[in-house]
Amino acid sequence: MSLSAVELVLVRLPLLRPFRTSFGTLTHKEAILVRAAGDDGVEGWGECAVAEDPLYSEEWNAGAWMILRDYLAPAALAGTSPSVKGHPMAATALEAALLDLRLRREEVSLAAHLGGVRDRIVCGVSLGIEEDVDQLLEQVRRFVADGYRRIKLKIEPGWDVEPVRAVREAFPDAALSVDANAAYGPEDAGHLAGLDPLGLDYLEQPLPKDHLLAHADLQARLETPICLDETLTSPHVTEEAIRLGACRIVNLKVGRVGGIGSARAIHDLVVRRGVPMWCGGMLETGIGRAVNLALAAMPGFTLPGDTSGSDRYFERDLTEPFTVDADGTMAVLDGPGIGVSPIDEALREVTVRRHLVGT
Ligand code: NPQ
Ligand code: MG
Repeated sequence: MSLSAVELVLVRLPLLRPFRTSFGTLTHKEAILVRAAGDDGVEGWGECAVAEDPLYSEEWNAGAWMILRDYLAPAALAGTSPSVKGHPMAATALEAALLDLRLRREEVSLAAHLGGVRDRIVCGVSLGIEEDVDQLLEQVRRFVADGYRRIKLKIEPGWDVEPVRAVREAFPDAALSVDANAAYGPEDAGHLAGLDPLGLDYLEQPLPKDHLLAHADLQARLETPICLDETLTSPHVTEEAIRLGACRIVNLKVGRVGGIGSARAIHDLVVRRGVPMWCGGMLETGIGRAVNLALAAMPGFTLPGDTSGSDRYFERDLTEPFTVDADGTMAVLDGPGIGVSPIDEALREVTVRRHLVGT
């Protein structure tokens, strides 16, 4: 059995509510889906977790499309290794599609393949920057009422201690965290210490991604644990960050680290070092969300992550919707591969373009 074609599908789904962060405002989720078609009629699916514009990381959809079309997919069809530098999120999408194809043929779920140990994961939600504190409180109220077990608030200079304090006062017992997406500098340490009295689970990626030592210095000044996201691009840098004391918590995103092999290596070293970890997300459609859900079933994911229900983002997901129960948990899927497929009609409705590589 082999691979007969790879198809790229660009999709664009409207978000129910604009998602504002320090790196821009998203009104739509644009993603590349990779369909790996086997010569036996079985197909695997993967999702590339990058955006329309290179504002969060260097990758963006037009670039990822070309890398997949001209390098990664042709190499996979030829059975060779592409030796492309960088482009981890594009590479992860194809890897995920090929793994999904293989696991569907073997009738093994991705969660089982990864050594998952739980059949439900604990869900958190990531909330964007709002126009004012009242609107933020309304959002927090909704997701607390829906059962979400950790609420993460995006912050940036000018929208940090004050709104977070208002949320803390209104929800004294909620598990709260904040994510700066690298919007601060080392000179902001004194200001960020103003978050310490608010009892946050962590402060995520306050400084630019290459600031390992500055994160270690900042952590030494803060009581709030630092969690790194953008910085952690490989097992190597993750080990360095932990040994330097640049973080006390790890956010793992499979696309950011270049694939499932790298994610497993990071998972295992983080577990060895006894560091709490959670599975990040990038507003994926059901295809990418299924991968996050399977990953989060692994033993090292001890904190609630950013995997939320489909209705957090979309009127209609591409797959059967992912749902969060009243206790804030989501069932791990046990079907073959990632356990879901795009619904033809839902996919057609949001498809911008398709390109078939191979015969
Ligand atoms: C984070 N995720 O933890 C990211 C940021 C993010 C859920 O807050 C397209 C491209 C969409 C990049 C959505 C959450 C994205 C994106 C969110 C990055 O930092
Ligand atoms: Mg983050």
